[in-house]
Amino acid sequence: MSYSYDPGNVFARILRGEIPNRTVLETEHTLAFHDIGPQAPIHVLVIPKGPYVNFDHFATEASAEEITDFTRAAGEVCRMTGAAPGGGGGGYRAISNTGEAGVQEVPHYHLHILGGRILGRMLP
Ligand code: DGP
Repeated sequence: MSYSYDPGNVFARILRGEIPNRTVLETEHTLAFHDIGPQAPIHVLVIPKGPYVNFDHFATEASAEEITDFTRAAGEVCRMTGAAPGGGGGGYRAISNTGEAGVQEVPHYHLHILGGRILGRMLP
């Protein structure tokens, strides 16, 4: 599968500093920031800085360094926000809406970290 990345998408604009964000964590290859319409007391989006459309694109074309950086940053966000088990938040849900069936709205790969309440069985 080859993907075409739209550099005009809202997360690309956030990465370029054209749109403000409430940053939680920034690393060499990753940015994490609060979702603009939180679905839970903790709702953070973790995105790679590289131009990846979705999880499949990231998983197949990102470097091992980028994937490691992203994964470690996401874990750190869960601990920093208190969402991680043992942090008081009682756990979290990490999801990535992908493609049309996944109802992905922003075509730049992102991981939602949701926590701070009992989330129930439904995904946002
Ligand atoms: P989805 O692509 O459906 O997985 O969700 C995209 C998420 O991005 C949605 O929860 C709302 C969030 N979002 C959209 N635009 C902005 C924005 O300008 N700033 C922030 N912080 N979040 C945004």
